[in-house]
Amino acid sequence: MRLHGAIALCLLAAACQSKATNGSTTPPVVQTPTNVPANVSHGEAPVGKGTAAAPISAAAPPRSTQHLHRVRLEISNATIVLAPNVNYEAWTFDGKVPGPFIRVTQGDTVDFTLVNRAMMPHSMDFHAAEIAPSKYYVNVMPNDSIHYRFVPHVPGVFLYHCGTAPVAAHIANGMYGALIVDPVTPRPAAKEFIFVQSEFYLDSAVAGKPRSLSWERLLGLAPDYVVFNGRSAQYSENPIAVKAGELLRLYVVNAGPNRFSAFHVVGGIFDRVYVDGSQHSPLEGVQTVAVPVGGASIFEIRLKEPGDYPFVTHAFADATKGAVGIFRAGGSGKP
Ligand SMILES: [Cu+2]
Repeated sequence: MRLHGAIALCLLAAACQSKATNGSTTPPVVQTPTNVPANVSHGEAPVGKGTAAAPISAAAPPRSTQHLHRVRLEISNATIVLAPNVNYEAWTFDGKVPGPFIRVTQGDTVDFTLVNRAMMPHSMDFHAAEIAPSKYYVNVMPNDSIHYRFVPHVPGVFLYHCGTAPVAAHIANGMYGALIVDPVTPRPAAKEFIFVQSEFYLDSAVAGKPRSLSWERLLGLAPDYVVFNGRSAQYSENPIAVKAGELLRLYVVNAGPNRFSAFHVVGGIFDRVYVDGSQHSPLEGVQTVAVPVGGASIFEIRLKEPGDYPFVTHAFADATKGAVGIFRAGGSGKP
C-alpha cells in the first residue's frame, strides 16, 4: 500500500506541477493504479490459502525395486485443461500431459511398447537410451505399435518425447514426459518432486471448442502459456506442502519446445545442482541454473524457515504466463 501511496503522490505532484506551469485552475486528475499486485513476493499468479492437491501431482514416483520394467504407453488425443476455462486438444501419451513419470535404476532393462491410437504417425525418443534412432525412433502408424528394449546406463533425469516431424508441433501439443534413472547407490533420502516445464501456443478461440496449436505463434516463439506439469500456475493456486529444513530434491525437465528455463527458488539457494543430471561435480551454492530445452537437472535445496517460497523460471515473461509455483514450508523438518 505504501507503494501505491508513493505512486499516487508522484502522479499528484506531476499534475500540480502541470497546473503551476500552465496556470490552469482545473483540479488535478490523480490516476489510481488498477492492478493491485498480490501481497506476496513474485505473486505472478493467485496464491492459494491451503495446500490442497493440485490437478496434476508433482510428487516423484518412489525408487524402483524391480530390474525389468514393462512400460506400455498409448498415444491418443485428449482434451486437457491449461487454465480455468482454457481447454486444449492435446496429443498425449496415456491421455495426460506430461505423460507418465517413469523411474528405473541404472542398469535396469526397460521393455517398452508404444501403441498408437491416434490418427497420424507418432514415435518415441527416450533421452535416457543409447540406441540407434534409425532403428527405434521410427514412426508408428495409426492402430499400429512398436516394441523395443533398452538399458539406461547413465543416472539422471531425462526427457522422453515424440520425435515425429515436425517435432516442434508434436512437443507443443503435449507429447513428452520424464524418466528418472537412479544411481545404483541411492541418493540420500529427500522429499522429491518432478517439474516438467513446457509451452503452449494457442489458435483463436472458437466458442464451445478446445483450443489447438497455432503453428504461426510457435514459429514466432510467442507462447500463450508456459507451465509446470501441463497446467498454468497450478502449484500457486495449490501450494506444495513441505517442511522447513528438510531436504527437497527437484527433478526439473524442460520439454520446451522453445524456451530455456532459468530455474530458481525465491528465498533459497540450491545446496547442489546436478547439471543435466550428471553425477559428476555438482554445482554447490547456486541461485539460478538454466535448464535447456531437451535437458533436465536435479536440484537439492533446504528452505531455512517456515513460509511461502515461490519457484519460477526467472525469465519473468514466462513466469507471468504460468511457470510459477509455491513451496509452503511449515513446521521444522530439521536440521
Ligand atoms: Cu507425435
